[in-house]
Amino acid sequence: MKLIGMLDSPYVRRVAISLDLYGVVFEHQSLSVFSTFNEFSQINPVVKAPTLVLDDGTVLMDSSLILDYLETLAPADKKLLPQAPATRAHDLQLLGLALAACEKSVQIVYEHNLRPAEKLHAPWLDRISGQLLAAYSLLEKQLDDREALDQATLTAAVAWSFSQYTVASVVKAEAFPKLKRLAERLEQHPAFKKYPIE
Ligand SMILES: N[C@@H](CCC(=O)N[C@@H](CS)C(=O)NCC(=O)O)C(=O)O
Repeated sequence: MKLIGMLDSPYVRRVAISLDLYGVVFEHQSLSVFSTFNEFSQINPVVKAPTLVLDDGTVLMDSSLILDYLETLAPADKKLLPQAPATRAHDLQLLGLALAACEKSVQIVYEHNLRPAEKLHAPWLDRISGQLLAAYSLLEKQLDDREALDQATLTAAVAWSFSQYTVASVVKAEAFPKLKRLAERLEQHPAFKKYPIE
């Protein structure tokens, strides 16, 4: 398998860390969706990171779809999502919040980096900043104190580290002590250190 995309994308990073935890051997090709757009488009014409190329040439994209596939391959003792419907629904709820936080952070970054300064649209920035804070506020409330490294905790930690890396002035760390603690702890795990944000 080949994972395409840079680790400064939280979506790429959650897939890389998950692959490592599943024990799947893969090659990582760190292509940018911006500076290496043409090279990326040869692999996936839609140019979305992450892209996962399977050994039979199947091209998957979207981190949650990629992880859905990997989760079905994983043996019972390596699965990262609970199997029981009620606990699975709880983890999917946490994942929805963490992924919304990733999406809103990325939108803020794109608004600042891709749009000429005079074209910044303040009402849109206010809206997505509010959505970002709503996602983290709910995540902070709903996060239990579990020690386990699973899909919900790893994605929450990856999202948090990404937001602190890119939009820390919007997401004030001291307002989210549980998330901050979780990310500080998981960033010390070998799988996180192997696939660092930068
Ligand atoms: N929902 C997607 C989001 C992936 C995403 O938006 N990735 C960004 C990089 S962080 C990207 O591909 N940007 C280029 C583009 O959207 O054109 C996922 O979970 O993989």
